[in-house]
Amino acid sequence: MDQQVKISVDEQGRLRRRPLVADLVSKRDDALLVTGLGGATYDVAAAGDSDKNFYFWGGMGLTAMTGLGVAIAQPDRRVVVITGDGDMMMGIGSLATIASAAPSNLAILVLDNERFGETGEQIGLSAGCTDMALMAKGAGFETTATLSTEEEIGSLPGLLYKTPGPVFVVAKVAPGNDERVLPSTDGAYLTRRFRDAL
Ligand SMILES: Cc1ncc(C[n+]2csc(CCOP(=O)(O)OP(=O)(O)O)c2C)c(N)n1
Ligand SMILES: [Mg+2]
Repeated sequence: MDQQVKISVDEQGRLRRRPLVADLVSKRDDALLVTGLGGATYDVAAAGDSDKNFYFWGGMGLTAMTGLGVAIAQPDRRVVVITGDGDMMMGIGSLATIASAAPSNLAILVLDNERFGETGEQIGLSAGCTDMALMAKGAGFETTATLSTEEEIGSLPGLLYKTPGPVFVVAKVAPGNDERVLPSTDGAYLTRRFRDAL
């Protein structure tokens, strides 16, 4: 069932990522969040730090694969990867491994601004002919979606938190320069903290 999602759009009707992520984080219950470097980490940190968040600062391309590892290690908890299009495209081969492992507790959300926001808004491949949801489908994901409108986004909480995984969702979001909200950048600390929280 669709849930109410508090959203905001820019002047062209494109979803703003920061309030969208804040709304999703508020609905997490005890889900574990694994966030990709760049905008996704800032968005989730801006919604409030938690020891159940594992943030990437580097390791571009590794977020989904790390989410798979967490999902296998914690089969009784929901694991949600929130990452960017650049990170996901760099690790796109991991989708085949994830579909093959088929963790029912894992969902992946790509915040697709069609850019490398972190490094200066260089245009990414998803701005052109590349359809990541279709690539996930080809990798073997049964549940995939691309959401870009206010109407479509209502299904997002259910997809991320309730639908049997693995789930792959692309949310088309507006480009822009939200404030960079930095949680700790100490990888050893973040890893230990996350482990302790589990
Ligand atoms: C292997 C590697 N190549 C390049 C970079 C530089 N880099 C850091 S973030 C980033 C772009 C991230 O883009 P995306 O995942 O779409 O995030 P967003 O647009 O939300 O910031 C790049 C190219 C890196 N950290 N590692
Ligand atoms: Mg991006």
